[in-house]
Amino acid sequence: MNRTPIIAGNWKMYKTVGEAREFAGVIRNHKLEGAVEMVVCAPFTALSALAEELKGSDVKVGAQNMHYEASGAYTGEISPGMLTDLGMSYVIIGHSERREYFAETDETVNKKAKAAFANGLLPIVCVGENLEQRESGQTKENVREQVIRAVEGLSSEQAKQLVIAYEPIWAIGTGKSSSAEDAQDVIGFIRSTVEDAFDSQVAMQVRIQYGGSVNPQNIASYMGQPDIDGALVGGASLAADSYLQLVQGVV
Ligand code: G2H
Repeated sequence: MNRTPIIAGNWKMYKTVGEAREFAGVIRNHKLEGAVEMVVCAPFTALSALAEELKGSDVKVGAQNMHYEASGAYTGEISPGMLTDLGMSYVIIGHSERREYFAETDETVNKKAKAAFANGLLPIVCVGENLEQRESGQTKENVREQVIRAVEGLSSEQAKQLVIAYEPIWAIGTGKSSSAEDAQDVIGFIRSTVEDAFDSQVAMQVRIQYGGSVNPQNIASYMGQPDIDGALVGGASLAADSYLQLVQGVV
């Protein structure tokens, strides 16, 4: 099974519109002929400008969150249809920072994953254990629960297009990355969990990224693992040259 690796930048709460345009200007002519899918997930305020700057390029744009309802009295929220309207391709769902600081739960992650597909967006669903869970040997149990709850009610066709990002929370923005072998162990387990939830065909097609202090120096070690299909990258995706090095590290 040939899965196209996907490098997705997650800019978090960084970059003004002007900075986003400047970044796009550097990366927009980069061609990889399908060897790797390039995605940039930016703050809401920069999405429109990025979509405009990257139109016709090989780089896809995504959001970092959304509401699951189509519309309503939800002050400050953004609906899936609003993202589609801007030309978004992807949306990150259930990042650990959303789970920790903004009350995201497995239930809302599931609602958002369904709403994303219903609106033509591809969800990048984040799962991962915290340090306490890792140290008490509960990594797999925790990750399995998050995956099963996230995909509940999705069709096999939808699940095949899903991207899952395995991000051990203790490795996020800390400079402490999981070893490639440990990441492979959990990501292989996530693939078997998807098989349990659907079937082997879905499991072979779903793309699973690693995330957590990935940089141009360590990307190749992750990509050398059989079940790792790319990376969700925060800090090292903020500079255009570093982002392009990450992409080149995959091929
Ligand atoms: C994990 C990751 C991006 P960083 O949050 O999703 O960030 O690469 O900075 O650890």
